[in-house]
Amino acid sequence: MTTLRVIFGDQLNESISSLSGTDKDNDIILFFEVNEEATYIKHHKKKIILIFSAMRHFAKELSEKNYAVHYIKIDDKENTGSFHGEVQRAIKHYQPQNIILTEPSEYRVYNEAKRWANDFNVAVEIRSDNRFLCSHETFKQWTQGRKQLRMEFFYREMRKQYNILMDNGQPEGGKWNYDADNRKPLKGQLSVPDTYHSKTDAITKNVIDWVDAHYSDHFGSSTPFHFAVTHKQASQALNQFIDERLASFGDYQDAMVQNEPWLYHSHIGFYLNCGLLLPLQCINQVEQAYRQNKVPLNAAEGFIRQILGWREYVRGIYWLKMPGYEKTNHLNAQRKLPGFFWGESTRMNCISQCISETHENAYAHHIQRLMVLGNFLLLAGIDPDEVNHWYMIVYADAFQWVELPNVSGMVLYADGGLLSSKPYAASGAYINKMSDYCKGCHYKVSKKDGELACPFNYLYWNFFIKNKATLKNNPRLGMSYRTLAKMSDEKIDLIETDSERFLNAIEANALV
Ligand code: FAD
Ligand code: DLZ
Ligand code: SF4
Repeated sequence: MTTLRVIFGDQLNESISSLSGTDKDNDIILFFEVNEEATYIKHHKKKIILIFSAMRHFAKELSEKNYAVHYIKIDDKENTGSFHGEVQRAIKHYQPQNIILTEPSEYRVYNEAKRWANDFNVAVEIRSDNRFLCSHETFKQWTQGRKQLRMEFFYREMRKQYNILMDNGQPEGGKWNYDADNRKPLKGQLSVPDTYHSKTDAITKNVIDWVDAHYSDHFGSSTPFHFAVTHKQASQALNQFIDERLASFGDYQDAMVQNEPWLYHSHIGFYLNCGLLLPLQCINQVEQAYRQNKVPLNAAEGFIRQILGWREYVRGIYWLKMPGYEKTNHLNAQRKLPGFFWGESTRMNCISQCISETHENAYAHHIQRLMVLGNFLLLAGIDPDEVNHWYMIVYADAFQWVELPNVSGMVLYADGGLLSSKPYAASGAYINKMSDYCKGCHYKVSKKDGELACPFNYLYWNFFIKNKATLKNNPRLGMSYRTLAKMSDEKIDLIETDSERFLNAIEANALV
């Protein structure tokens, strides 16, 4: 009897739970590329290329290992264009006794899969996703009885549970977190090693041609395309990061440099999120590099915290709080996303840099996403729906389980402080400290008011003024509100006038 085993485009690993116990003589492994998934939001071209090419390469690998693979390509004549239609077609064709899948990573698709048993009158087994290190149940248990769900405490539990960077039950080096060492700016000192470049083979070329022909109106450049699309290439990308960039990852984690989109980050989020790399593989290799004295502790700990801490934590929050989390808007932000987020001109050099790099690479590093783009969207009061939509489109590593908590929780404070104890609002001074963007900008970061003042400067105070009723009792914002209380009426007037002028100009689609 046949079992149909469904693999989604972000589950590309032979160790995935849905493949466990496969009977290679009888079971069918089903992959489908579907137009609905590529267009329900218009993903960046490079994301679609990555996912389709990685799916095709993985399916080929499985075939070579004698799995019976049924692969539906996007251009197959019979392709119905939806997950639902393709499962239905496969059921008709194979008459399976049951379907096995690993839980889809996104709520939207999970809900769809839960309907299959009823819709198709077939037994459906949904297994938990073993690509993650903390199950939904364990995360839920961790939340029990806690007033606040802070990542730092979750992370410590994960370190203990997995025995990572531990020394006789204590954190390696005596501290759990070396973030204070990880805030160095990087101004014109070093030459930065390049990111990983794969060679484009015939499979990838074929996908690029399809995407160029059919998704030409999607955001972003399709080429040059150099992402890894196989497990071997993704492991090479990881090794290259560990050998060439990890040692400086910690020091320059928050730095931004004009025309340097990649810096010392790992650029592996795309691979982790689609299964080409596994989290423990990355964590173990990085811990080993530290134990072999190849990299300092602040670098290894800083990196491991991102994967063992942040990545697992945001997934936990997502599944704990969906579906309501999608609709949160604690600060009642209502403005539309400015046109320059889609590539129209802006005189704000920091924003222009981060958006053009995002367009080119389907990538921006964390501080660009958080402290330039996100900070601006927070200060300008852009509607969380619009912001989430944008972040889901533009990054190749974007999947809702990780995108949504980062945007609604970390950036916009739309969840009212569940994820972050205060909004990450910052004025131009922060961007100037951590980057060299300001020196090439039309605006003057040192100016606080007037047409030439850096917009982040007045928008920052305007944000605290406009959200006073909601934020003034937050103990972590006490200092900001004390400073605001000491400001003269004239100063407050200038802030409000400049902000109104600027925000009206955005709404009118004028050049700002
Ligand atoms: P590195 O800086 O090298 O970090 C290593 C890895 O740690 C990443 O690959 C990622 O897997 C993990 N990680 C780091 N920070 C986070 C975080 N805050 N949450 C979850 N995992 C983290 N990450 C995504 O994977 N997909 C998204 O759609 C996404 N959207 C984001 C939106 C906003 C507004 C912000 C502020 C952050 C977002 N992040 C997202 C988190 C983070 O910015 C990216 O994971 C990171 O920039 C990916 O680049 P990298 O692989 O070079 O990461
Ligand atoms: C991102 C993506 C795209 C663009 N296309 C497909 C596809 O055609 N088939 C598929 O199985 N997966 C695709 N993916 C990845 C899915 O978005 C991801 O698997 C779901 O969001 C999981 O819930
Ligand atoms: Fe950005 Fe302001 Fe600096 Fe210009 S001056 S780059 S807008 S922070």
